[in-house]
Amino acid sequence: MKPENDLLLRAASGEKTERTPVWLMRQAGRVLPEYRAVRAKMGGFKELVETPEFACEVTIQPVDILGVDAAIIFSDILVIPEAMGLPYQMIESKGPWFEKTIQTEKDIQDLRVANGEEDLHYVIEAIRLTKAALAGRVPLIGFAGAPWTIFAYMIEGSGSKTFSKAKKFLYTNPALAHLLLEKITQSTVHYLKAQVKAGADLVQVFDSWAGVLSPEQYDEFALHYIREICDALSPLVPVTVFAKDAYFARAGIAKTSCRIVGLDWTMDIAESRAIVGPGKTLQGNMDPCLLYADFETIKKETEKMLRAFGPQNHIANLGHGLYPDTEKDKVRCFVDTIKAFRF
Ligand code: 1CP
Repeated sequence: MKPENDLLLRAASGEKTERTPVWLMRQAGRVLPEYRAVRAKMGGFKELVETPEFACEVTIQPVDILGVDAAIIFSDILVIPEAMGLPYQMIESKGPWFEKTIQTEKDIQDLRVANGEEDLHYVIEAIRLTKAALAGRVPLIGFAGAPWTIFAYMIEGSGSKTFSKAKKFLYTNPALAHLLLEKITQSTVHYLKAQVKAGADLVQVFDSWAGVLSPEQYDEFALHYIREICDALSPLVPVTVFAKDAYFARAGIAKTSCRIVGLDWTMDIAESRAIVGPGKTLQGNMDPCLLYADFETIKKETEKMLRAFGPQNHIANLGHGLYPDTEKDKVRCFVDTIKAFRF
């Protein structure tokens, strides 16, 4: 069924649209008091992610409250390591923590290749519920972490500024690194295909830690696997690849079968268009910190961004996720400015 508001999908496929569509990374979350209320009812973040009725409720909140042109399923990229055999905890104000990590060949052999429908049934069920509850109002975005980013958490066991343990593994055990990356890639393809089957209209691959790699390492350990995912999913739905802080990755990503290339705020818009070429849609790329400014500045800078991207082949977004201490009215100002703007 075609959504009533299909701006996102038309912009994704390069069609002309009446206006630029907008959604925000981390749009469901702590900026919304309504999210905090649901979260308080649950034991914690993981319980919320693993209870389809609640995941569905918080997925739809930003559509109702912020007026965005798409919903993104409420989950986390770390459900994949867990489905493969490495459970995680989300520690309040600290972030993710894994009690077991990957260090040896045996550790990799012991991992399962995840089956989306079974091992991640709670996400798949949340997508089915959300799709029904949205009743075609806006498209639903599915997502997964890129293999390198998931690998980084599996080796490191938590967040890190440098991901030096994960990078050390690439330098000291390249063959084992490829073995693990291939297993993650297979799991991710199964998972994303199950998301599409359940109703996801577009999928985004988050390579949040792409920027810690050298360009050569990126080609060898990241891009190769992203290409596999794009080739498996692109025949089904548009695929977005967002490689944060990896300005050097844009040219390689542009050569994959993805439809949309995500940009962070450090990437120049005109330069990115020249690198990516005219054939793909760009997504982004406002600095989330702009939303700490006054309303007038937000409006002025947002319009400047829209003009720089131009009237076609653009999906407006931030250059990374919303920060939790952003005021809701500032987020609305960003969204409303985009929805009111005409070329
Ligand atoms: O208590 C809370 O509410 C926890 C905060 C939170 C939220 C709201 C986490 C912990 N994850 C999420 C949801 C989430 N994560 C979504 C939901 C949909 C939406 O965008 O509205 C998505 C798409 C993600 C993806 C995700 N998780 C990424 C990729 C995007 C990015 O931010 O770069 C990453 C790296 C994660 C790991 C993660 N989950 C949560 C935290 C604090 C982190 C980062 C930890 C670190 O610093 O390494």
